[in-house]
Amino acid sequence: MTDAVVESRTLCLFDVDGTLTTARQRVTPDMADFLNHLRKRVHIGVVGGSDLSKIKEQMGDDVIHKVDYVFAENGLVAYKNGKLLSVQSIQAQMGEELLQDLINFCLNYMAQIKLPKKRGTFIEFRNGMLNVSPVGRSCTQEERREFYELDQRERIRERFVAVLQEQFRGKGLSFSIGGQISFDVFPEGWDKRYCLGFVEKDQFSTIHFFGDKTKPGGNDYEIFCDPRTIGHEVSCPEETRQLCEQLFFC
Ligand code: M1P
Repeated sequence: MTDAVVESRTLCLFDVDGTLTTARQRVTPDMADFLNHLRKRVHIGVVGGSDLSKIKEQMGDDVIHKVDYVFAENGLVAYKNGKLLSVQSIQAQMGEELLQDLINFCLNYMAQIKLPKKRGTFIEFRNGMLNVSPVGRSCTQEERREFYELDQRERIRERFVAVLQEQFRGKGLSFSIGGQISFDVFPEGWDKRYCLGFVEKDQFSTIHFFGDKTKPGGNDYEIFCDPRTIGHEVSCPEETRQLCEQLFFC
């Protein structure tokens, strides 16, 4: 942790997409400066649904040194003070049988739906989760926007998740919609609350969480509601910054 904040017993945890950056985009220089400034007052960490490579693309390659904690994939890949704490394995947790049933079901479901565009990487296999995207993760920014607008009207991901919840009832899986073109699937309990297990050991007096997907089904919902955090719902990075200014600089 930085010397400047060593006395602080407050931690601010931030979601990435929609909270520190716009969806899948780089953090602005202003926001990056603000986070440096904030880190002089309180401890800070990021907790993203994305894997570490995407968080680095958005927050910078040196993100693990720029904040006190980096929790990628909800904390299933966890860093503190630039050092790796732990990595989970979805295959070890779920077992190959259930994992393949899930992958096969998703591929089959996606093969039945017609969309304006379909690209590649429909399922991304990560350390602690599967990320499922009907349009495909290799779509362009324009194709991403097009899918997102269609999804808002037609609830493609919500309907897909509802079918999966029914099909895999009782199998110990959770589904959450965190971004624009995909949803995440992981074992129950491996949502963003997972990261709190690490920070609890550091005995903060207050843990603030800032996120935009705080409604049921969104990937910030569980940590936002958790009694161990003070949850703040934001709608964009500018609002996150304003709220932090009010809370920590007024
Ligand atoms: O961090 C939120 C989500 O960001 C991405 O979502 P999408 O590409 O659909 O906008 C994904 O990395 C997803 O896993 C993550 O939850």
